[in-house]
Formats: sequence, structure tokens, C-alpha cells
Amino acid sequence: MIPIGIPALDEMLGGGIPPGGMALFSLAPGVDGQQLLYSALRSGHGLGRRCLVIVPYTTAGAYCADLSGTPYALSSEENLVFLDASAFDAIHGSRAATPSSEAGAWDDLVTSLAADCGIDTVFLYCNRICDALGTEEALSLFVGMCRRLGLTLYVEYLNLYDRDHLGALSAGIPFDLVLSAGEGFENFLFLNHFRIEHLSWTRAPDMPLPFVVGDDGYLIPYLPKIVVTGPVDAGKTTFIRTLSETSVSSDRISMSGSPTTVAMDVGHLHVTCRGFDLTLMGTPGQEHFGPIIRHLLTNATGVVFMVDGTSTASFGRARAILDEIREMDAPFVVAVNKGDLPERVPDRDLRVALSLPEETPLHPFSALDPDGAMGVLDALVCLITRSTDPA
Ligand SMILES: Nc1nc2c(ncn2[C@@H]2O[C@H](COP(=O)(O)OP(=O)(O)OP(=O)(O)O)[C@@H](O)[C@H]2O)c(=O)[nH]1
Ligand SMILES: [Mg+2]
Repeated sequence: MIPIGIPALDEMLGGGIPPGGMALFSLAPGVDGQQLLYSALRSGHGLGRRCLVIVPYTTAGAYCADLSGTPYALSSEENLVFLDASAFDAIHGSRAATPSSEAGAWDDLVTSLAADCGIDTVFLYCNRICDALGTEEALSLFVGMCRRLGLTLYVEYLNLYDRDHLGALSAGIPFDLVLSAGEGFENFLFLNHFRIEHLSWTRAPDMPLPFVVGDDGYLIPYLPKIVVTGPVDAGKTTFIRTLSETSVSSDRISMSGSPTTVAMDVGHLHVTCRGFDLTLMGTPGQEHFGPIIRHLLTNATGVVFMVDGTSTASFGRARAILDEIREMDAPFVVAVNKGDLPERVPDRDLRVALSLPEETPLHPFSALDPDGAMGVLDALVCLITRSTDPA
């Protein structure tokens, strides 16, 4: 497999793209998604692949200057061949040019470059060629040609229309991967998302996954609202503090003399989990803060439902919170905390108390142990990003 170079995405794709595969990256206007092709180019080039980059909208020099200002800059110019605006103009500018003569000229050019330069991978910015030949015709041409020559193909397509247009377009062309980058993510309008629209070699979730472009210019898949909830003293604040490089809690000293959360905990996890950046939001546990829990659960990307596995007294409250999570229909994992203590209630009793069926996994752990806490988060990220049910 040839990784795209975005770890969370590569994992979902089973390692990247198979050699000889055909990938279409479709970007909505105004969405930062050019990193997808940049990253694929950097990754393929870094693996020693011989790359043909077709940039009909600019000069090779201007493209390289643009790329070198990003974290996806290439380490050398070895194994790189460009067809830029001058090649496009030579083909399209001739007075005798017709769509079919242009298609023939592109085929001849790519075929001879593949033979002369040993090209094995093509990166195509297709919009100008689509305007000249017709979108479906241009994409079919390059897919057919690369298939015939055994080349791996990555196409960036600026989709000026909508998702239906992309669906209709890709239905007629045998791409192995169609990945779209679109605007917004559910109620988080400041985020953009990508979505695996079609995949030929494995299964992937049919859902939008948000991403951010960090200050350093890298595209990072991002899960914006992982809510950690459960009864008082379950260990929610401890869990967030154990995992987060930076966290803020609104704890006050309670009547018992120990701290309790009165509004929420927020933790940003700068270590990624399966390539995803996450924001953790912890709820209070006390019963009179119940409305805050409901509020925070709204639009949760996923939920860590935490229960103190040694405290039978808390199971009634745990059950009520679990019912709220179920009503919200968010993916959740059941984390059974304080596994370091000897008094853990048997799983069977916990399942009965919380009405949890056998097929719902229990994750025993200790929030004091970073590996255990990360294991819980890992299970949740897998649940969110590996589910193959339609969204
Ligand atoms: N032994 C043990 N103690 C833990 C563990 N996790 C949390 N605690 C302790 O349990 C107590 C409650 O932890 P918190 O993290 O404040 O619990 P919380 O769920 O945030 O509580 P509220 O905000 O009041 O709802 C603290 O004394 C923690 O040190 C654990 O894994 N093992
Ligand atoms: Mg707390």
C-alpha cells in the first residue's frame, strides 16, 4: 500500500492506496483540501516512486514554490516530471484542436513519458482539462490510460457543484477511491470534513469526518466533542487530566471535602489517538447538574461513559445517565474505572445493574494509568471511525 501520509485516513483505508489504484480527491470550493494531493505526492515521492505531476493551471516553477511553502514540501526534485500550463496550451491552443484530438494528444504524451521516464504515479489537477474535454470524458481518459499503463493515479477535482454531481460523475468512472472534502461538520460550522464516498478494496464508514488545518499547515482529522460522563466520583476529571497535555476543570471542594466538577472539564489532546486530534469534555457527575450533562451530550461526536467499578451505590445514577446517552444516539464506550482497586464488582452484576447486553464490551481500566486511559479512548475512536453502517 502507498500511504497518503495522513495517518488517520491511511488507517481507515487499510494502509493507503494499492499500487495501480485510481484515487479522486474532490474538493468543495473554499475548503482547505489541497493538502490531500500534496500529502499523497510527498508520500509517494518519499517512497521513491517516479511521479508525473500534471498542473495545467500554472507553471511547474510556481507549483513547486507553492508546495515548498507547506509542510508537504518535497525533499528533492529527483524522480519528478511536470506537465504544466505550457503543455496544456500546446495541446489546447492549436486551432485544429477538438476534444477528441486533445484526448489523443494527452494519451500520446503520457504514454511516451511513462515509457521514457519510467513514470509509475500520476498526480493530476484536472479542472482545466475537464473544461476542455468535458469532465466525464477527461476523467475517463486518464483513468483508462493509467489502468492500461499500470500507473497509480491521484486526481484533484474542484467540484463547483454538489455531492450529487460527484456521485453521478464517479458512478460512471472506475475509481478505486473517491474522497470528498466539504464545508462544515454538523453543528460545527467552522470545521470542514472529508468523507469516503467510494472505496473498492475495503470497507470504510459512510460518514463525514471533520478535520482542521493546524498552524503548521498540516491537515489533521479531528474529533471535536468527545464527552466524558458518568456519576459523581467515577474519575472523569482524573481521566481527562491523565490524557491531556492541557486541561481546564471547574472543580470546587464539595461537602465531603474532595473536589467535584461544577460545570465541565475541557482537555485538548495533543497526542493523537489513531491519528485524530481530539477535544475531551468532561461533565459534572452530581445529580443536580443533570441539565448540564444533557446540554453537553448534544452533538457529541462520541461518549466515554464512565462508572466506578467498585461503587455499587453509584449504579442507579449511572443507569440514568446511560439512558440519556442512549437517547442521544451517540457512539459510546463503557469504561469501568478504578480497576487498580481490589473491590471491583463482577461484570455480570454491573451488566444487570446497567441493563447492558453481552455484546456491549466493558473496558476495565484505571484513570490513573495513561495506557489504560488511552486504551479506552482508542476503543471509542475505533467505534466512531470504523463503523461501516450508513450514517
Ligand atoms: N484508586 C483510584 N482512584 C481514582 C481513579 N480514578 C479516579 N480516582 C479518584 O477518585 C476520586 C474522584 O475522581 P474525579 O476524577 O474527581 O471524579 P469525577 O468523576 O470527575 O467526579 P465529579 O466531578 O464530582 O463528578 C478522586 O479522589 C480520584 O483521585 C482510579 O483509577 N483509581
Ligand atoms: Mg469531575
